[in-house]
Amino acid sequence: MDERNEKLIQGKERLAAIGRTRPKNTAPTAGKLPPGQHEVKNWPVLDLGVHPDIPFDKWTLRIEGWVENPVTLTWADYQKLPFIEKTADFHCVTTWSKFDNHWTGVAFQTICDLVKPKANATHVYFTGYDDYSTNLSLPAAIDDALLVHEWEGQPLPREHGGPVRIVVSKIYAWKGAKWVKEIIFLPHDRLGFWELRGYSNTADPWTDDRYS
Ligand SMILES: Nc1nc2c(c(=O)[nH]1)N[C@H]1C(S)=C(S)[C@@H](COP(=O)(O)O)O[C@H]1N2
Ligand SMILES: [Mo]
Repeated sequence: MDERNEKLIQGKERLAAIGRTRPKNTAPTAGKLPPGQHEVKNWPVLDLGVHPDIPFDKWTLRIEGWVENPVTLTWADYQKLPFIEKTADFHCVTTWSKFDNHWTGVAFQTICDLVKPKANATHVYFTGYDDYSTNLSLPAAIDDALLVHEWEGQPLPREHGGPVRIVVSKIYAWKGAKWVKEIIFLPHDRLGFWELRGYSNTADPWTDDRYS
């Protein structure tokens, strides 16, 4: 297994500490580009430096917590879920945006229909096979989160989180866990890896809401 890139992590933490004190850039921008972002045509790889290698026959996704019906999905179980296609932009807090990605995957609502969140579940906490974590409110997850296993009609490359990752489009991309391993429904919020290190918990690109 690769080692965590502590230098990169510390650099991003430093940027968060500086960014917190910077006035927000809320000037309107034309069209699809949020303030402070630039468009890229390539798709950069950004993570903690560890790219877990999970073969399909070893892959599982555990979905548990405040739900009526906790499940552990195998790859075969995942294949039986209804897939949807979505075209959406991808905004990274390090200022690049990639437009019009074609994703194939499973809607978060489908996961809710499967596990049946309890009435008092309000938040969702995601972990990755690299021990990354991030969090969303349950309404935000239902509105924006997609489980993705294909990009541009091809299996999601391992460096981008394959076999399956979460993609969010309306908020910064760190809130989409690559190599997703667990989805945990909670009756309260629980901050994830970057949220604990100075990143915004709301993460709205349109209001330059990067650090908190
Ligand atoms: N499991 C995991 N998911 C993760 C990360 C990570 O380090 N581990 N990094 C996040 C960050 S900070 C970003 S910007 C996006 C980058 O996704 P990409 O490498 O596919 O561009 O993944 C997010 N999801
Ligand atoms: Mo990021």
